[in-house]
Amino acid sequence: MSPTITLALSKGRIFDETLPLLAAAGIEVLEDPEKSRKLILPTNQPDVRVVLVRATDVPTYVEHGGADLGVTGKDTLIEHGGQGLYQPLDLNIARCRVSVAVRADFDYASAVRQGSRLRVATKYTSIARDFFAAKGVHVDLIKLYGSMELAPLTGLADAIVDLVSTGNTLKANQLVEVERIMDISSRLVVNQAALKLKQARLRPLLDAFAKAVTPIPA
Ligand code: PRT
Ligand code: MG
Repeated sequence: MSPTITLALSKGRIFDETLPLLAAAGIEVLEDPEKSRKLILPTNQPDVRVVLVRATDVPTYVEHGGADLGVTGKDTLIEHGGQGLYQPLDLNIARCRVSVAVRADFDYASAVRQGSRLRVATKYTSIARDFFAAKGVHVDLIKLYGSMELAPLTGLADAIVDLVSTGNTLKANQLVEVERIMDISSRLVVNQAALKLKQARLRPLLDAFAKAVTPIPA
């Protein structure tokens, strides 16, 4: 009998964009997470199941063996640290970027030039700390868990570091993107022990995912 394979996904864009890759590996999830309240979803493969966790919890589940593998944004992975995770594949899905944004009436360039201390609100404190340290800009980081866009509008911060995809959210809140820190896509992460113990089942899965990945357009 083959061991059960548990795949950790978050609801929303990661789940939706992972489905075609699963299909390419012959895996079909049998329930719609938007309709079901179940947190463990069966698939058409009796030995493969999907567990639904918060996006930020995917690396933790895989690191500690609550799941054998998972799909997570590079942003989440950097903040987690990636320890104990094998990262074999950039799936090139859920693409966006991490950027610095400010109020349209805030002169970011001259604040940076003058060496002002910037108050930066973000969920991505590791990414922000490294980025501003490399630029030699002094920052006070304010950790938030959501709605970062509100911080400059209420005077909580001068700038935010957040994910941007279309830019519509920034625009709707009169914020402007002033620096692009890095491009983001989602990665496959695998528990290192599982990779050894379940490799007969995992290897063909990883190979099928690798074949199904759409390369980044030139
Ligand atoms: O939403 P929740 O608090 O439950 O968790 P989460 O935000 O961590 O999860 P989710 O599902 O929203 O995002 C999961 C992953 O998708 C992220 O870690 C990113 O790697 C990736 N991703 C890709 C995005 C976006 N694009 C994105 N646009 N994650 C979030 N956004 C948000 C962004 O934070 C901003 O509020 O969408 C808004 C901006 O979108 P535009 O199109 O208006 O620019
Ligand atoms: Mg979200």
